[in-house]
Amino acid sequence: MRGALIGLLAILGIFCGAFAARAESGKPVPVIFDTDIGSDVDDAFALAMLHALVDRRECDLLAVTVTRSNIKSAKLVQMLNAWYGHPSIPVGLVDNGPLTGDGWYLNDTLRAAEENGFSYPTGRIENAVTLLRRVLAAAEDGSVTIVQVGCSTNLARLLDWPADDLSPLTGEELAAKKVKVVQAVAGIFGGDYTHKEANIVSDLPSARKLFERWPTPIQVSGFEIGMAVVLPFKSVTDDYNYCPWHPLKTAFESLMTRAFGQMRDWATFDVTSVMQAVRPDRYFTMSQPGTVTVEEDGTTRFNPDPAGRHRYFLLPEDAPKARAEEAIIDLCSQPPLGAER
Ligand SMILES: [Ca+2]
Repeated sequence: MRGALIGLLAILGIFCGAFAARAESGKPVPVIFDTDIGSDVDDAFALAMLHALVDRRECDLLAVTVTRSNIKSAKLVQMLNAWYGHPSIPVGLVDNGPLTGDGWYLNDTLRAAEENGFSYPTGRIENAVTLLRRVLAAAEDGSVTIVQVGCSTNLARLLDWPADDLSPLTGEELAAKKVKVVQAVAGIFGGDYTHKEANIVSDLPSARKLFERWPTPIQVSGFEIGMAVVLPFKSVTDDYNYCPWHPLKTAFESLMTRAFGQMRDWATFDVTSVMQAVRPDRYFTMSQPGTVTVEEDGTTRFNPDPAGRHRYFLLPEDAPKARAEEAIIDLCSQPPLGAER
């Protein structure tokens, strides 16, 4: 009898454990999106994917912080947040950062919104580091995933930020306490590429500081991953026509027209880090642990180390990249829920 009872309890324990695991994995992933939106169009598609995942209750987008020192980039984020039906997501902007400029598509996309009569809240834009501190201070310990898809200016400044009214913890202590993982688009870890990766060299001192001092795990999507996984231009021309005007279509066509004079399939860099943040290990595998070193000339190096906090993305050999590309096509073009436009 006792044995039967223990057996029953064991079965219940297994059942409850499995249920708890599902419940845990079913919680929306709290994400801060840190972006240099305005140069390459992948930032805009990554943000669109985040909104689709918010609508699917897979993600809770806590804030968007902008590392391009350009108010138009922050306005574009406000516009996209509103267009996707989530206008209250707070937006922060870097203060006097090294990355500036209007890029390829910022002006065209903001103008298209105006010409199509789409109005959106253009209220308070906070200092990016202040917003990071405010959101992290309010978060559960070890819960937040930061998706950094531009230069490392904001996160490096957070590391050096002292205790203030928002938290008695320094920025580095706050990161260690609240952040689960940073998903970063940075560096080169495979392929025959010999150039220096843009997110590293656009603020080299900050990139070096991030990889030297950031206290939590960092998973890095290298240049070779974004190049291997492609967004077909045919999806942009065909899948975004569910409304009279679509900001992503405008942004993509503007970039293609200005940069190449024709439409092209395009690399997905920033989108890959969103996928790993919200659906970890479904589309990519991770390297063994180690340490990423950013050299003084901007090259990146990975040293395997069982105690290291860094890993870089790999494309799984047993799952074709078509699976990732299909997810990108479907999620980025997903119509928003409940928003009028
Ligand atoms: Ca970017």
